[in-house]
Amino acid sequence: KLRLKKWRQPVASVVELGGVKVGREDVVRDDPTNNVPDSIFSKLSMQLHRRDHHPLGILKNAIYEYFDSTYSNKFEKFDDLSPIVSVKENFDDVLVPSDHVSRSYNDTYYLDSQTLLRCHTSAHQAEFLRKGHTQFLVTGDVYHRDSIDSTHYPAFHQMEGFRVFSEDDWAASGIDATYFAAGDLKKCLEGLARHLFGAVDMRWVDTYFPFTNPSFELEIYFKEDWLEVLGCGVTEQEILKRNGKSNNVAWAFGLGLERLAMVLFDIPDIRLFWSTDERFTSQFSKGQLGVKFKAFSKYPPCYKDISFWINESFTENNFCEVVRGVAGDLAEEVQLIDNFTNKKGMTSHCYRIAYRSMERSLTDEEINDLQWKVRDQVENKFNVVIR
Ligand code: FA5
Ligand code: MG
Repeated sequence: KLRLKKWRQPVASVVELGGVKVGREDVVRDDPTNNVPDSIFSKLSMQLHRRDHHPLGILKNAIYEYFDSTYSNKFEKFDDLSPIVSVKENFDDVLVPSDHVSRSYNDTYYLDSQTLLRCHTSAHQAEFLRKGHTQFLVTGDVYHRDSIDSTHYPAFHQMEGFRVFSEDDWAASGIDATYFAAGDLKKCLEGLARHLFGAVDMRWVDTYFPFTNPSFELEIYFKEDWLEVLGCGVTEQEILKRNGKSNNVAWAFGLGLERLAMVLFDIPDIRLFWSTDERFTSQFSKGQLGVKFKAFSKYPPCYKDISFWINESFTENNFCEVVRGVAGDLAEEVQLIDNFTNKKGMTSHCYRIAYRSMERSLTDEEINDLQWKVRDQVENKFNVVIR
């Protein structure tokens, strides 16, 4: 038990976000309108994207470099906005329908019924437009309640790009304003992909976002598979109209920094970005894009199963959060391995938890201790019967 404590990072009780001091008690509260755990509060002060020697900071700077060298009319850059935003900013302002799943307590971290941890950097679009910005990049940490595996983590980073055009821009081209913006957007992002990766196979996939139309995703061919790296599109006219830009068109994109960095640096597990182990951090330095990460010796995983009868209120995200709350980054993966309903209509789930440290080998004692804590919390929090 002592050993476990030693590896836990201390949690500061006050963090500074966008120049404002925020106390733990403002973010984590025992209250039905709040679902932020301590493990998430501890991420708020990390600011990985603002570290020049961290893969995410190196990537951010390389993207800045592309925009600076490509556009004579400079994009303004922001990377220090507080991730604490209102429901209005995160959802209403970008036209997310009132019944959209992303608004649920199961998908998003709420501080209270009107305040949340942004789930995308698009939360800042409307305010920036209102303030008169027309070309900008906003980088920041974003938060999703989610499953546990090598490419999903409840905290990650996005960069938003936004460009407003006026009639002079598209009139000269002789093409329809929306087509003009969509063409400029694709050219910009294809150029960015080449700047970062050199020659790569990429493809555009049509998709849907409430705030853009048409909407696209860019996929990059990596390790024999297509990887989605960003979403983008031509901004819905309603957003421009509401924010004083009725006579303009615009495009926007939101890219996932971890996804791109995993490809660029060959980083196999998304948890590594949060590692303070010197064997990780010492491999990256300012301005050095595309240095391939050399894995330090991989320690063996340890698998533990847990089965219980679920009830109506049980969700997998809630279960994953219990696991993360107990094991932190020692939880590598949670998989549903068995799911059946008996004659009485009761449903049983069996989850297999993979525990592994990227930094050291775990003792049996330590893992058993974690598993018992998970069992205990599952029973108490979800009121379910362990089998
Ligand atoms: C969005 O968040 C939109 N706001 C993007 C956007 C902006 C579209 C502006 C149009 C205009 P999405 O949820 O798909 O979309 O996330 C965007 C990118 O973030 C993804 O392509 C992916 O690269 C990354 N991403 C999303 N979820 C995760 C996750 N759980 N872990 C790591 N990266 C993620
Ligand atoms: Mg997507």
